[in-house]
Amino acid sequence: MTWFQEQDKTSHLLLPTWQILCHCCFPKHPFHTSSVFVCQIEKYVKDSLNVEMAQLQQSAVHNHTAAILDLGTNLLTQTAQHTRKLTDVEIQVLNQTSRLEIQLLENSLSTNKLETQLLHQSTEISKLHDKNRLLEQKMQELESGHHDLQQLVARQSSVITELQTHLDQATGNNSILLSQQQQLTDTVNSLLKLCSKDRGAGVVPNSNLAFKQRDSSHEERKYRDCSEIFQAGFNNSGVYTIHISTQETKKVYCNMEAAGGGWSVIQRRKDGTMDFQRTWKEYKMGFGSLFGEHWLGNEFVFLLTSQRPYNLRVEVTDWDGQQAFSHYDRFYIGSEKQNYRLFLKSHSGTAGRQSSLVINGADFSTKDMDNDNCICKCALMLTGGWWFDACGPSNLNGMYYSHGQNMGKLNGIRWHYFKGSSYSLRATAMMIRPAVF
Ligand SMILES: [Ca+2]
Repeated sequence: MTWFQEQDKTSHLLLPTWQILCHCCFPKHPFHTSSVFVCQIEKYVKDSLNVEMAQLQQSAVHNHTAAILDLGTNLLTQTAQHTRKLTDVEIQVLNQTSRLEIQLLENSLSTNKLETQLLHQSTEISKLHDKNRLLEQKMQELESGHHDLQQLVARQSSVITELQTHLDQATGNNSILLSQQQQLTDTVNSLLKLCSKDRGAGVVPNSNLAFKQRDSSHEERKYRDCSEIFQAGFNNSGVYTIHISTQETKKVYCNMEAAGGGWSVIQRRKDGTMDFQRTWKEYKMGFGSLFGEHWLGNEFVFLLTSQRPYNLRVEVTDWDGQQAFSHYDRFYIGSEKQNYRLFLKSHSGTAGRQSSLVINGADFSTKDMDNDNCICKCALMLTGGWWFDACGPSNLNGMYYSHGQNMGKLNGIRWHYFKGSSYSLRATAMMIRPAVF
């Protein structure tokens, strides 16, 4: 029962004091004695009621206080629970916050590192840019230089071509003059013979007929090489025309002085005016000036040496003026299909005890055709086209080095068993002549 319900139950007892007191207000009433008694009872009741009322009121206040205390306790308990929960949540939030802070710190450290790296890389990139710019400038300078050189080379090439044409004309004239001289000599000789005969027989010579006969016989004569020209009585060294086949002719320099003469020259170096770092095709067809440095051409040498047995003579000159030679009793080269392979027999001479050409033979190699026995490319390394082995003891088509520059050069003009492998020679000549001469 709540305090308020108790209040309701006792409310009929809480009468106003003036109503209780009214019965004792008339002392001279006929029923005075009984009235006094009643009045005393009434007073007693009234006091008792007052006491009871006070007790009831006190008890109600107590109950009320207890209820309020219960309520307060409940509230406190709930508050404590909420506080605990709040504390837990706060701890969790704090933990989370510290974790986030740590992560943030780590991230900022990583960012710093990355920034440093980025800065470093930027510096490197700018350095590279600078280098690149320098290289580009150099490249441009080189390109302009190259352009100038190209123009110069073009001009020089045209001059060389012009000179070559003049030279060819002069050579042709020289050959014609020589043959005319020979014809005249022959004609004079035959005229003299006829005169002596006619003197004996008393007949006048038909000189015109004799001239015609001599002329036609000479025109019909086709020389296969310099040995035949020599044997025909032409003893001066120079450029002559030979008949490789019935149709094909070729101009050749004939050496009519060395070791009895009649040599067809197939290679010559003497002053470094010709570039010998050439392609397979150029070595095939020949290049250079016949009066100066040249390579006759592998195809012609193959055609010549496949007709009959030939000797080879290699003449070498060093920078002290010393001359020497190597002689081979048999020399021929294979066809283009056989890579113009070299075949040799019997070496002798003054340019070394052993042969500086690969005596067992070797295929021909150029800068654009690697047929050597090296895993490298000898023609590129040592320059020139040659019968390289791996790479072998000779290369007469190497770089030309002038006097003072010719020592310690592996890519020079080498003839190992004459002057060693790093000595570049001053002059060379390779020439062939039939074995039967
Ligand atoms: Ca090779």
